[in-house]
Amino acid sequence: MNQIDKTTHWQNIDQQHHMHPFTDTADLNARGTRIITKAQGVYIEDSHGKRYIDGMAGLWCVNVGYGRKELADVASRQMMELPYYNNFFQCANAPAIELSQVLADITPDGLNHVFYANSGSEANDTVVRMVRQYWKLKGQPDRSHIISRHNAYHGSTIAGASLGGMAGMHSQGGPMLPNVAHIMQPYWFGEGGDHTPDEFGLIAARALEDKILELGADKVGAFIGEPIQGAGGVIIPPATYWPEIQRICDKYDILLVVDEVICGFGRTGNWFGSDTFDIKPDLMPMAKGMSSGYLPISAVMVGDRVADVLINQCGEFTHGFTYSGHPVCAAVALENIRIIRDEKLVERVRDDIGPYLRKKLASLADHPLVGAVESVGLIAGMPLVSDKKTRKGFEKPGTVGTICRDFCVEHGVIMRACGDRMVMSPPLVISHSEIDEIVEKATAAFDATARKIGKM
Ligand code: PXG
Repeated sequence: MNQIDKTTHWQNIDQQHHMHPFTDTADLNARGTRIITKAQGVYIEDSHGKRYIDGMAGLWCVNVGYGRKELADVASRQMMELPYYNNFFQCANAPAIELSQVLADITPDGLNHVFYANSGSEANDTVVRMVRQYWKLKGQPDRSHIISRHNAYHGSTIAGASLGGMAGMHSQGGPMLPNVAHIMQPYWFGEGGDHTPDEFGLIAARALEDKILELGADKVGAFIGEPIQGAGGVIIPPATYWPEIQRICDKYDILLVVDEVICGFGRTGNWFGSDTFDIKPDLMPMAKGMSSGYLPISAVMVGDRVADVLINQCGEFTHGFTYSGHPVCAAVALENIRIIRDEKLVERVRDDIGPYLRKKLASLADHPLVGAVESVGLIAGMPLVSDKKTRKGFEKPGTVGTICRDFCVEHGVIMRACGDRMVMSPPLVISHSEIDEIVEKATAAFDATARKIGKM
């Protein structure tokens, strides 16, 4: 079969049998699936042999880039030695043990225990069960409410979707989990009005205090937030936001859950978003960059305060997954973290390639469609607007973003559109010239979008 026949063959089968995540299947079937067949460095290639520079590191996860032989070798060796054994019933495997120590080392102070799962969603399900069980053991079982934010993303299992603040997800497969409340997000560009960003950061944080008082402080167990909202469109909070959230959680003795699934493992120029924003989490779910997406693995880092209660007062904590601490996934995660350390990727994002991305993206700030260019480390968001001065969006939110996303693909660069915010999160190993290529192609795609909607 030649490449075209092969593609048609795969597309036909895909259409008949494969249900895709977060996909309008009728629309997909009309357009045909793009089949990604290989990847190397920061490039992916489809079944027609077309190459794209991957401005998204897959789905915000391939931190060390594609084609890392070290990771494949480690997986292969571990599969031959011990492909699987569980961590239940008094057993453990060496990679999971060693990974636990490394994670305790690199995560913020006070996070010294690890609970393994396989996805960000499972990590957040684990968080919900831990929060509730913690307060039950503390003699305050009514503290079962968890406060999150609108436009947060915490996964798509029932707990993940409930914690998340995505209206489109709440409207399907409900009812959602009870006792989850959502407050405003710290999105100054879209919702800050005439306030300065710093004023607005305090307003958004104080919505937490209002909600705690509304529900009753003795009913609230935890607050959960991403340091920077990823899937929500790379919403970077004003500098005043996280210190105020921390103050409020401390004041009312509420557990602070920091979802590091996207921000973790170097993305923001520190090991964790919690380091970048100086947050002290009680629980810290993480996934994605933990293995650079080579194999599925996630974890919840458990702070000393919670670990002490769950370990010493709980008896058996009746929670866990067949693949919690899977030896092959853990071995790959260990090797992935070794690469990040040895190649000094975190420092590189902070001191070199993050600032370089910021500098290059600044050229887009003058573009007629771009309302702002916002970035921290190697995560960036650019709202597309109809009026730059008033920060006004478009009549039908999401339409222009989708047009722009499609032009990006056509021009050979992968970017995500979150509504009308174009976002980027490339592999941490990306070079200066590859950043130049992304920005060049993105500019061409933005120009094509502006022309199409009559703005240029
Ligand atoms: N928390 C955060 C902050 C995430 O970004 C999850 C939890 C859930 O992880 P799993 O491994 O269960 O998917 C995520 C996942 C997108 C997109 O379109 C983002 C995610 C997943 C899928 C798509 O931006 N983030």
